Amino acid sequence: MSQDNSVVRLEDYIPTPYSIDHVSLTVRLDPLETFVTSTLSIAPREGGSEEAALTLDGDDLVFVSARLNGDVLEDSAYSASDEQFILKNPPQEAFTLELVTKLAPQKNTQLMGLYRSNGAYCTQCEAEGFRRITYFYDRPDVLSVYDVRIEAPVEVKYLLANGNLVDSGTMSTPEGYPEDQLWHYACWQDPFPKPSYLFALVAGDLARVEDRFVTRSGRDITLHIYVEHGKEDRVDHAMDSLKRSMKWDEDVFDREYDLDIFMIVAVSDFNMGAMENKGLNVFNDKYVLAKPETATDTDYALIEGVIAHEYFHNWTGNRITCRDWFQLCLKEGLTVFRDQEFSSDMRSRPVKRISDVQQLRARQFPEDSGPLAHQVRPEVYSEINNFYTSTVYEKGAEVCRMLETLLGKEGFKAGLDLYFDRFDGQAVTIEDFIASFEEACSVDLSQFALWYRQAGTPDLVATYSYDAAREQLSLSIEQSCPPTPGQPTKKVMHIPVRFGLVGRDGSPVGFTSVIDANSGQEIGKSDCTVLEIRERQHKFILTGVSKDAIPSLLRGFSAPVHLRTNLTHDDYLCLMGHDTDPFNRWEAAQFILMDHLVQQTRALQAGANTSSHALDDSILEALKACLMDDSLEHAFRAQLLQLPIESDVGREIGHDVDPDAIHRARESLRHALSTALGDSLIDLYKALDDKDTSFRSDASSAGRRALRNGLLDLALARKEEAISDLAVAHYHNATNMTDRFAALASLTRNEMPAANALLDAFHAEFTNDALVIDKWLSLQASAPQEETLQRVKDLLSHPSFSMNNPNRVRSLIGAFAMNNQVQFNRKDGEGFKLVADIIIELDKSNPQTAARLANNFRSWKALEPDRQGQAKKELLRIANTESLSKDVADIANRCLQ
Ligand code: 0A1
Ligand code: ZN
Repeated sequence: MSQDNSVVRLEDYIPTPYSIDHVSLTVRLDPLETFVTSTLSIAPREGGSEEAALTLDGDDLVFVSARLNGDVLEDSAYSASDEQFILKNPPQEAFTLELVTKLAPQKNTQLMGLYRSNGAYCTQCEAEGFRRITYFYDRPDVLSVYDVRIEAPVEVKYLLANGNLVDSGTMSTPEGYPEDQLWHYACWQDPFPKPSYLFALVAGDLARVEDRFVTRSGRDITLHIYVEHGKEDRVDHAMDSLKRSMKWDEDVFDREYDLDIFMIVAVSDFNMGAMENKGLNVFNDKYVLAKPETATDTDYALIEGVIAHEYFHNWTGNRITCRDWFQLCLKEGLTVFRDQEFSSDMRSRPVKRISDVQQLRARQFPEDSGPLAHQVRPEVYSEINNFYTSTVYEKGAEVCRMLETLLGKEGFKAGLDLYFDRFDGQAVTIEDFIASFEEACSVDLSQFALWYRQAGTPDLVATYSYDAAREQLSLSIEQSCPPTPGQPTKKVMHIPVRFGLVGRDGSPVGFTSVIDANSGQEIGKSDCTVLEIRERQHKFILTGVSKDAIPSLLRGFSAPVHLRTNLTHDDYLCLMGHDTDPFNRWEAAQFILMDHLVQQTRALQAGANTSSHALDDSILEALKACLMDDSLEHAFRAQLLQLPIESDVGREIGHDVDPDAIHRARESLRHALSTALGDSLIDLYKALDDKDTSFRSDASSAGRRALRNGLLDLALARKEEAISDLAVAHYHNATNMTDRFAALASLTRNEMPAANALLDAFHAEFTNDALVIDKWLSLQASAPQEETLQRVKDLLSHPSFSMNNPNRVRSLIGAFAMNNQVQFNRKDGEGFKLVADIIIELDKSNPQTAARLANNFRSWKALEPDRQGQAKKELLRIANTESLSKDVADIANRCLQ
């Protein structure tokens, strides 16, 4: 197994001995010979160790020359390799160091540093990509002011970098280029000191869409979105999302934009979603481009969220940044929280919350319960790129939300205001962040801070009982947290549990006071909505409870925990029908369905046939009542229709998982529901047909489409020809991608014979539209049938697929590994083998994307023994591959530990 002991530890943090206050970069662009001249203004830090060598980071660099204060350096004064530049005896006062490096962006397949995407030059520097451009202290606590001059032939039309444009024009052709080739240049200045990971440069013959935004203090900001030629008609939604984000950040967080211009560039080759470079955000074009004929409602919502996320980073990440990469959640958790709040305000709050919790459960919970579990603020890493995880992002956001729940909206705002005031222009830590809230609200958050330091999803077990004679409801909550790698035992956490009471007849029930039975103190009156669990076994008594009531716990999913209760099936049915908290109505339905699926799966594993557990009539009635309830939002009703996903059922079962049995159980539940709901599904489907063919992308129109498509999908579970015909008609009559793709997906997933011809027709219609083809690839890879494995193998050599483009790889292989539990986890091991083969191949050109694929092995230890054996064999094969990247080795080795 490849061994790599070069780990970085939080406890080893020390500041650099020198500061780099100013960086002046000249970049002469060329596909194979780009020259970067970097002039650094360096000074020893006060209190730094005297005469320490200056050691700058590099990665895959070709060194050209070095000058100190303008003079060429003697060979003995420095050493330069592809990975480091060392100035052996730097002056002990301020000095300038000029370093020249040579790059070949055309050959950069890792998509880190300076690379080319469809002919345009672009950069990606987070986390450690700047060192692939020039030697630098490539770490977030070194903040510098940047001036950038870009030079290129005039065909490279736009020359962009961070900050404000200060000069541009034509220049004489540099030596070595044909004399008749015209060259131009542009100079950019970014007045805000920033870490190197926020540097960006983009240059190319792109199309530009222009708009403007006037800030609340009256400053006029130019907005530019750059896309490939021909895509200009897909930018409106992104531009509109940007303007709404700018306004919302002013209204809700008092944050105003600070430069004169804000630019977004959409590129088709990008390892992640998007990047918040100061004033020059670079996006995976998937999160910019949308028009109704090619993008679904989900795409529209994602674009709005990602545009907002990157824009919000301007304050949470850029103006205040991270001291070191261990603090990544400082910017990411908070910024995800902010983008989730924005989307909640733009759309439906309960619907957004439900979909965020679905995501958290589908991605973060499996991470937290397997070998890759880590803290929200990790303390050791070997490859930082592998820590852009759901735990850092989504659980990090949940921690911010819990803070808001505990401190109240006003307290939370006061803490954040203090944070912005105090740390603007600095690189800080989670401790600084927490201290702002402690100080602003005069509270002690030391126990709460464990959320950053302890990995694993806490288990809560809540037990309630009602004493009619005393009119008291007692509630006992026990917490525990399972062991995670490196953390066998856990301390007791501080957990906010939002709650309320619901009468058995559905009426809300009040109480007079809340007593903490552990201390005997009264802690709240009738308006108390949050219980703060701070002890391993924490008991509360609600007094003045006039009638038998059901506690509705963890409303709005007030903490990222796994909750079990002694609520009965009937209690959950009552909550499902009547809870005033919409999240918990949905959650009650999920609980009942999950319970059924777990039992059914166990029975199947024990040899029963598929129909062993009939679905209780009361569940059907309750579900039907919600579905038909016109007072509920369409989008919410669509969410009620979604059964728990297969990987969630697997996690609930926890060990000896058999994905085939889960799939069969879920399919039989879908069939039973579909049969029992009968014609009512199709009746409602028809009633929801909006004859108005003009497309509106707003949340309510999207909700109507979601419900209608969900009904059609469930109806198809019956596999009847008439319904298949209806779905085919739905496909042909669709005026937008949401409806069209929903029909195609339902026919494919439900294995209807009509699907194949439509898949071909769909491909023929959208051959030249890569983002639509991604949907086509991922749909086929997600289909649970036996033949999918071969189909995925065949698609690898399809002209529409390319191993060089991360979106294509994620759509085909990522979707197979992530969304296809049955085929990825095949008992014969062929699913694991296919994904392992791709990881090994892709690792040679793009280790970061390969490592992301490898993450899909994270739940292998919960599988039944045969499948475990197959998964382990492939993980070992990956780990033993020669010249494996650090990225993939790290994931494979941690999975195997
Ligand atoms: N900071 C970005 C995420 C990001 C991280 C690394 C990247 O390079 C490979 C790119 C983007 C965000 O949170 O949006
Ligand atoms: Zn981010």
